[in-house]
Amino acid sequence: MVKEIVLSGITTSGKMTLGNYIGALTSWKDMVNNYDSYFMVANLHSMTSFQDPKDLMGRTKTFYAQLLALGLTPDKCTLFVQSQVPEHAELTWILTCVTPLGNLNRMTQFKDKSAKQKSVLSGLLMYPVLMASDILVYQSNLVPVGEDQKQHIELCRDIVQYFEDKYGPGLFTMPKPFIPKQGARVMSLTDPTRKMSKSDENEGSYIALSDAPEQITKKLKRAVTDSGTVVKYDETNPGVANLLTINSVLSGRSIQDLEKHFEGKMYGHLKLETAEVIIETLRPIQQKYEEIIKDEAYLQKLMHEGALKAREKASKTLAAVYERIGMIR
Ligand code: AQP
Repeated sequence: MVKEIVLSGITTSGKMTLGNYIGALTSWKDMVNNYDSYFMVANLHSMTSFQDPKDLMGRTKTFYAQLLALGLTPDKCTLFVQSQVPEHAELTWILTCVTPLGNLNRMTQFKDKSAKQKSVLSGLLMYPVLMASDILVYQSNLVPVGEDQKQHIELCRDIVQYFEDKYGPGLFTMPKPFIPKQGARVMSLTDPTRKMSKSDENEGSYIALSDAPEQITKKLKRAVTDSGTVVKYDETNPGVANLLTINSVLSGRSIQDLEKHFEGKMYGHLKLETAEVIIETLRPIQQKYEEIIKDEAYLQKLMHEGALKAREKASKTLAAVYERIGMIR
């Protein structure tokens, strides 16, 4: 039976966090069993804000090695670095030329992010077209996304329609958003009303997958909660709710079970025990990562092979597109 194609990526805009792990990477690990999975280290996407070249290069390798350490190995999925598959950027130009500017201006994320910037780069406006190319170049059926990205999938579907209106039907698979059921939203440790983000300037707000045990304990001890004492899941106390969610997802214990366990105990117990659960979850991943990152030749080889495998699919789509639109290659 032919498996449906799934595409997802992680942007190299900081350190990979526990939010990425719980919200996305754990479901990627499940997906490989049921789908033909393409996962990318999205380094082109990170350019919507300035990235120091040396840092970006290092981070791209780190992310790739971390995904391998999580078990996203070549026997299970196609894992690649976006910039090693030039078809993404090539298709972006063609799709840009069928996408009305008005559609891009309407994107909520663009409006929110550009409102906070003094000088807005056009990449920020155009990046949903790069995202559409990522999806369409693999003929993806499903794209796992959070709520905040659903509008971009809708735009991608519109782009397919605009392309077909000009050049005829049947070239691209119409993708659908796929909201994985496991995807809990992890909140910032310093401001639990906002999501945990890897590009947050305050390092104390997130747990990086690379954090040492003592850093994790320190960050958890400082996690913001209210001034109460009863460990109970309550949305009016987002700090405690966040810690209970993290603990529950990682330990596999229900929230009710955890509330019972913490009866008569203080927030300090919740913080320390949650730190312990995080440390134990990350320990084997960090060990595996250390083995992989030491072996540069092995890492380069897997990156190269991953890109070749991705290009096998992407180049077919791009060749069909060029033929359809009358481009000499
Ligand atoms: N806090 C979170 N809780 C649950 N899921 C999360 N994701 C990110 N943060 C959380 C999910 O991780 C995947 C990869 O995200 P991304 O790197 O493409 O971009 P993002 O969503 O913008 O992630 P960050 O960490 O917040 O990065 P920055 O700070 O650069 O914006 C996505 O599936 C996302 O839902």
